[in-house]
Amino acid sequence: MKKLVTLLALVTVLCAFSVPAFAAYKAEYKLDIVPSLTTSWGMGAVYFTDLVRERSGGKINIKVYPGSQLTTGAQTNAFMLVRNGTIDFAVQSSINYSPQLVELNLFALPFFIANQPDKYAALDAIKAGKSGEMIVKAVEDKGVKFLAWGENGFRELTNSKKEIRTPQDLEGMKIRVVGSPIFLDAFRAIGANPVTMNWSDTMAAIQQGVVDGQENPISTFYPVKMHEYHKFVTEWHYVVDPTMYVVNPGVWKSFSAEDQKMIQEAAVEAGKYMIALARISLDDGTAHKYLESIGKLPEITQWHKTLAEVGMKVAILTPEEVKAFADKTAPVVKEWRSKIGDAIVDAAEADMAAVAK
Ligand code: X2X
Repeated sequence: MKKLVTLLALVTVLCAFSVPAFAAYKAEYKLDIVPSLTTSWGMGAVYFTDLVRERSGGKINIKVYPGSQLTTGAQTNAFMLVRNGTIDFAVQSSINYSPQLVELNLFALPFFIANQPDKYAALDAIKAGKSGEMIVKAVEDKGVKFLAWGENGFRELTNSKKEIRTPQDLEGMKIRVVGSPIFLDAFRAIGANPVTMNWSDTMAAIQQGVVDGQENPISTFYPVKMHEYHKFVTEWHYVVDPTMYVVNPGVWKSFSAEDQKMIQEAAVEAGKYMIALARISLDDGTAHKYLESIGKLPEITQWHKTLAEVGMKVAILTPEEVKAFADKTAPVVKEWRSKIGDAIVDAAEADMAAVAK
C-alpha cells in the first residue's frame, strides 16, 4: 500500500512537471468591440485576429464579438470586464474607458485637438509623446495591458431636422451621446439637450425619432445607414476617439515571450490599418497611400462623395463657425482640465505644439 501511495505521488509530481509551461492556451479568446464588423473599428479588430491566427499557425484563435455582445450592451463597462478577465481582448474606445480612466477624457476635450493646424498630426504627436506615455501608464496602472493604438475617428454631428452651423441651430435639440459625463457637459454648454444611450440602443431611438441627432465618426455612422434617418451632417471634428487594443494581464502572462512579441506586433500593424481606414479621404492623402501600399484599399475611398450619393448634406464649418462652438465649450475645457490632470493636458499641449507649423 505504502509503495502504491509513493508511486501515485511520484506520477502526480511527474505529470505536474511534464506539462509544458505554456500549454494553458484557450481554444478561443474573446475580443470585444462596440460597432459592427463592417466599420473601420470592426475591420481593424478582425485584421488583428487574422494576423495572430496566421502567425501562430492556428494556435491562438481570437474571436471578435461585435455589437457590445460581451458587455451585454453596457459599453462603458468594457474596461472593468477586461480587467477582471471576463473579456480576454478588446479594441475599445477611449470614450468607453473614460468613466474608469479620467485621463482618457483628454481626447474628449471639445475642440482641443481639432483646433490644431493639422488635427491628425496633433493626435499622432500626443500618442507618440509624453502625454501618450502618461495615458498608457494610466491604463496599465489600472490593470489592463495596452498593446496598440487604433482609431474610431474625429466625431461629427448628424441630425434629422436641419443644417447646423451655429450653436443657435443646435439649441434644444435632443442629441444622443455616449454615457460619459464630459459629453453631457459639452452639449449642454452649447445649448442642446443631450441624452446618454448605448450604441446598441441608438439606431432604434433614431428610427423612432426619440432623438434628433447623434455624433460619431463617418466610418462608424455610415455602415449603420445613418443616411436613411439623418440628412444633415456637421463636420466640426470637435473631439476624437482613438481606440486601444488591450488584453487582460493574466491572459497576457499565459503567452510565451515569443507569442507576446508576435501579438504585440500584430496589434500595432492592425492598429495602423484601422487608423488609415478611419482617415481615408479625410486627411492629406497619407491614409489612402498607406492602404494602397499594403493592398488593402477599402470599398469606400471618398467619404464626401459617398455621403452626397446617399443624399446627406455635409456642412463643413469654417474656422469662424467652429470658433463659435469652441467659445461655448471653453468653460467645459477649463473644468475638465483639472479633472483630467493639468500635467497630462499641459504635456499634450507641448506635444501638439512641437508638430504645429
Ligand atoms: O457609442 C458610440 O458612439 C461609439 C460606437 O462611437 C463608441 O463606442 C464610443
